[in-house]
Amino acid sequence: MATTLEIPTRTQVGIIGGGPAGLLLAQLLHQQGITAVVLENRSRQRVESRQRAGLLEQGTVDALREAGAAERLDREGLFHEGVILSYNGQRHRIALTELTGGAGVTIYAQTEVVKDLIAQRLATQQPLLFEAEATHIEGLTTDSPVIHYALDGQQHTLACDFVAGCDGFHGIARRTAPEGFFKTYDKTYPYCWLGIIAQVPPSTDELIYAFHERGFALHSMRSSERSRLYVQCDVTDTVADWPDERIWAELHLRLGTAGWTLSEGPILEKTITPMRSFVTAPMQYERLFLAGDAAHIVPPTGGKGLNMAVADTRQLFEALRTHYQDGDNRGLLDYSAACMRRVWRVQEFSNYMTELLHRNPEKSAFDQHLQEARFQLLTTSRAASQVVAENYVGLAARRASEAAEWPLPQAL
Ligand code: RFL
Ligand code: PHB
Repeated sequence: MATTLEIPTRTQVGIIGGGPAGLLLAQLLHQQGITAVVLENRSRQRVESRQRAGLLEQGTVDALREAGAAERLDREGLFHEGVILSYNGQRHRIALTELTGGAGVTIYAQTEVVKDLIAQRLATQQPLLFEAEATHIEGLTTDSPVIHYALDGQQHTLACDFVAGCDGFHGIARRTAPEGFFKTYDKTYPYCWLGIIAQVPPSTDELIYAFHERGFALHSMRSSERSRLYVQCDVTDTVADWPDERIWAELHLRLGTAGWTLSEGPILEKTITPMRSFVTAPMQYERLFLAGDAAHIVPPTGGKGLNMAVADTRQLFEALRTHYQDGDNRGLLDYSAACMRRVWRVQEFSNYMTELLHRNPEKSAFDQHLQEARFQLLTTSRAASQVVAENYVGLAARRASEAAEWPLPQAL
C-alpha cells in the first residue's frame, strides 16, 4: 500500500530505490530544502526486514549523524577497536584503532539503519512511496527527465531535474542508458555464504573472520543477545542442505581455537548469498546518477557494500547541494570520477579479503601456499596489518577518493 500522501508529479530529484542510499539521499536533500520523491517497489515491511549488512565505517556513522538519523545508532551501536583473523585456528588480532590513529568500526544492522531512515522520512511528511515500481525513464538528455512507475495497478509519471538511480543491483536505472554506454566489469567466486541469525549472546567481543581448510566462517553479532554468523558453502547448496546441526558443527570447526568455545542457540533465519564483484563505469549518464549497489557490488568479506552506498550518496548529495545553492556544477561533473577512484580501492580490498579467507577448490596447491604466506605476513608485519586496518575502517577509500590527481584509465 502507498502512503496516504498526495501522489506528486514533479520534484527536483527523483530517487528510485528506498534502500540505504535512496533514503539517506532524500533526507540530506530535505535538510537543505531540496525536494525529492522516493519510489520503492517493495512494501515497507519487506524493506525493513531484509537481513544484510552489519558493519558501519566511521564515515557512514558520521553521514547518518549529519542526516539526524543516528539517535538509536549512537545508543545501540557497538564500537569495535579491533578485528580477529584466524587461519586454521591460529588467531591474529588487527588492532584497528591503534593502527589507524583512532578509527574503528560500529556494528549496527542495516535493517535498523533502514528503519531509522524510513521513520524519519515519514515524520517529515515528504514523499516515500512503497510498492511503487519504476518501469522506465524518459528524457534523460533533456532538462526534465520523467520517471514512469506503477503504483496500485496504475501507471504514473514523475518529472524531475535529476534522477538518482539508487535501485540496487537488479534495478532498472543502469539499464536506461543507451546500450554500450555503461561499461561493466565483474567477477564471480566459486562459493557462497550461508548466513544465520541465532538467538544467543555472541561468543566474542570482536568479529572473527576465519580461513579453514573446510572453508570460510565469520562470527559477527547484532546485539548482546543475538549473533550473526556465516559459513562458506557451495554455489549449488540450498538452505535445505544445511540443517542446524551441520551449521553449528562447521562453525565450531572453522572458528575454533584452543581455550575458546562457541555458544549455540536457536537459529532464527538462514539465507544464502552469492559472492560477486561488479563495477559499472561511469556512474553517470546525462541527468541520471547511479549510487550504491545500482553501480557496484562487492563480496561481503570486507563489509563494504553499505559503506560504499553511503559514500556515493554523500558525494551525490554534496554535488546536488552546490548545484542548487551555488549554481556550481563541478561536483556533478566530477561525481563519477571521484566515486570511481574509491570504488576500485574498495573492490581491491574486498577481493583481497575474499581470496585471503576462502577455500577455493579451483586453486592450485601453489596458490594455496601463497594464500597461507599472505596470512603469515599479517602476523609478522605491522605494516601489512596497518594496510588491512586502514582499508577495513574506510580510511584508504577516503584517501583514494580525494586523490584527484590520480588519472583515470582511458576506458572510464
Ligand atoms: P539496496 O539496499 O539493494 O536498495 C535498493 C532498493 O531499490 C529497490 N528497487 C526499486 N524501487 C523502485 N523501482 C524499481 N524498479 C526498483 N528496483 C529495485 C529495492 O527494492 C531496494 O529497496 O541498495 P543500496 O541502497 O545501494 O544499499 C546497498 C546495501 O544494501 C548493500 O551494499 C549491503 O547490504 C552489502 N552488505 C554489506 N555492506 C556493508 O557495508 N557491510 C556489511 O557488513 C555487509 N554485509 C552485505 C552484507 C550484503 C549481504 N547480502 C545479503 C547481499 C552481508 C550480506 C549477507
Ligand atoms: C555482518 O555483521 O553481517 C557482517 C559483518 C562483517 C562483514 C560482513 C557481514 O564483513
